[in-house]
Formats: sequence, C-alpha cells, structure tokens
Amino acid sequence: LVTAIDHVGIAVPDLDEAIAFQRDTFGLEVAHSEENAEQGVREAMLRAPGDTTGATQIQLLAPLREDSTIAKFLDKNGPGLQQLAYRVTDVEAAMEALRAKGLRLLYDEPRRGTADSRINFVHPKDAGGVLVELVEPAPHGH
Ligand code: V0V
Repeated sequence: LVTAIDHVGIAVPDLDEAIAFQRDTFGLEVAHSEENAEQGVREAMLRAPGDTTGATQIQLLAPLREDSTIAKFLDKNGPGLQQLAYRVTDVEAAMEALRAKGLRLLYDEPRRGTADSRINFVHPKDAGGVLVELVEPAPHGH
C-alpha cells in the first residue's frame, strides 16, 4: 500500500522561528513552503542539504487561524510531532483498502495537500494513536 515514508509533521507556533532552529541546529534546508488556507496552515518542507533522492522530509506546520487543527493541537499538546505521512500511488485506492479494514478516513474525498498532492488522513484512534496522512504526490513533482 505504502511506497515511502513521505514526511513527518511537527506542529510549531511560529514557522520562521522553527525553520531557523532546524537550519541552525541540524543544518536542514527548506525545500518548499506554502500556505494552505483549507488546512489552516503555513508550512515548510525541510530536507538534508542537497538531498534529491526523495528521502523522508520534515514538515513544519504553523497555524494560520485560531480555529485550525494545528492551533487546537498546540493548545492541547504544545509543539511536537503531529503526524506521520505515508506516500501512496493512488490515494483513492488506499482509502478504499483502509476503509475495507474498518479504519475511519477523515474526508470522504481527497483534499489538496502540499505542492498539489492529494491527501487524506486516518483517524489517530484507528492507527495506534498516530495521525496518519496518505499522500499521493502531484504527477510531475514540484
Ligand atoms: C488529536 N488526537 C491526536 C491528534 N490530534 N492523536 C494523535 N495525533 C494527533 N495529531 C487525539 C486527541 O488526543 C484526542 O484523544 C482525540 O484525538 C480527539 O482530539 P481533539 O483534540 O478533540 O481533536 P479533533 O477531534 O477536533 O481533531 C483531531 C483530528 C484533526 C485528527 C480530527 O486534527 C484533523 O482533522 N486533522 C487532519 C487535518 C490536519 O491535521 N491538518 C493540518 C496539517 P483523547 O484525548 O480523546 O484520547 S495539513 C497537512 O498535513 C498538509 C497540507 C500536507 O501534509 O500536505
């Protein structure tokens, strides 16, 4: 079902501060960043310098609004690991396979994720307490 560990997401209160911390402490660089109004996030994808292998990235997620899922997460838990994202080739097929196993998907249809990927989430209560994202990358990458 899963072809790669796409990214691990960390909830942060301030995106620019978190980018600077990851850069100055661990030497990670920003591969991509954007605002996603539907998901209520400002986000950045980080990778090791010069990595072009498609290795697992770190996604920093900062809230755009007080009523966003990331704002709620930060209020409840503080900053920290928020999600684990699995890459799939066909998000609808993955959704169907997981629904058939009795897992709850958060959305009936895939929504738009980073860099025009198509995404959905498995409810954390059905995945060992981990918010699992399914990511089908955009066909030609970004
Ligand atoms: C909540 N819970 C979690 C969790 N969030 N457990 C593990 N990891 C998380 N991130 C637990 C929480 O401790 C509660 O357990 C229970 O689930 C209900 O939590 P809640 O605080 O009442 O929160 P809800 O139910 O209002 O919201 C939780 C869900 C929400 C997962 C439904 O966060 C959501 O819709 N997430 C998907 C969208 C998202 O995360 N977007 C931001 C990233 P107890 O206390 O009852 O035991 S956007 C993104 O990733 C993009 C754009 C991308 O990758 O491309």
